[in-house]
Amino acid sequence: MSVIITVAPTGPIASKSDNPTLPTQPQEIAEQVAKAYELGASVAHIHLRDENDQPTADLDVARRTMDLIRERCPILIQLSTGVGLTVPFKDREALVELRPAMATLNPCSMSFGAGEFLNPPKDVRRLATRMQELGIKPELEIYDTGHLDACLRLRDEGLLGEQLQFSIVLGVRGGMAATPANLTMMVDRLPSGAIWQVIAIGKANLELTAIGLALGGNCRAGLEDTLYLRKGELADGNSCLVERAATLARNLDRSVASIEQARVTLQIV
Ligand code: KMH
Ligand code: ZN
Repeated sequence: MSVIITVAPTGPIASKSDNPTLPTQPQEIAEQVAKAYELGASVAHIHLRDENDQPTADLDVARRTMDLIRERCPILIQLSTGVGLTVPFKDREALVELRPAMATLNPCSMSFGAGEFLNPPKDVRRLATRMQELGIKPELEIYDTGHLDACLRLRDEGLLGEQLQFSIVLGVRGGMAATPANLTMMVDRLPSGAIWQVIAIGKANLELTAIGLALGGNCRAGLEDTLYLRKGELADGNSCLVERAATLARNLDRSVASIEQARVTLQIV
């Protein structure tokens, strides 16, 4: 199956002082997303920043960013409902009212680096219900083994639809370590028919992205997951990371999915 490449241009934590090419403002994000689309990305995972570059769930910023992306390319927009560790869940969940094609659903609370990522069960259930009402495809972010079981319980309650799309997140401090053994263990545990991608945070980004592709998964590329192209060399924006992911896929004899192919695979109408 062809590879869906998701570009994740801006995460919740890094700043321009970590990598000056990190896009933070709507125009910057839209420009880098459009370049990623040209290089093969079919999904854009979007975090928003305010005018001081802090994570925000401000609906005007979100609307402006989505409009600027749509003016430039037809990429599928996946809004992050993770947003940032200090943003209240109520604000985070309101983003789905803008009806992106996709949005993340983080099933469990956890330690996250030096902070806490709060996803209380009743809030997660309410968000899953609302996403289903609005026809928004959830990207299920699983950082540990129990997070998969939490998602399967939501599915059993009828809150996720039948076809599940997982991000196996490796390398967050507080979640699973970024090791090949953890990746293969999680892939083996996924329900049959599930679609999945690797999100490999930090140093092991390249190796685990490559292993995920070789195992038949999709992939994610961008400065949210790694600020470096290789050890000691900062990535010059998102393009080089997306280009590298597309090259990896093609070298493994896997074609890169178009928007239409991604829509069909992800069952996005
Ligand atoms: N940076 C991710 C591992 C989300 O986007 O919903 C965590 C995150 C969640 O940002
Ligand atoms: Zn994210």
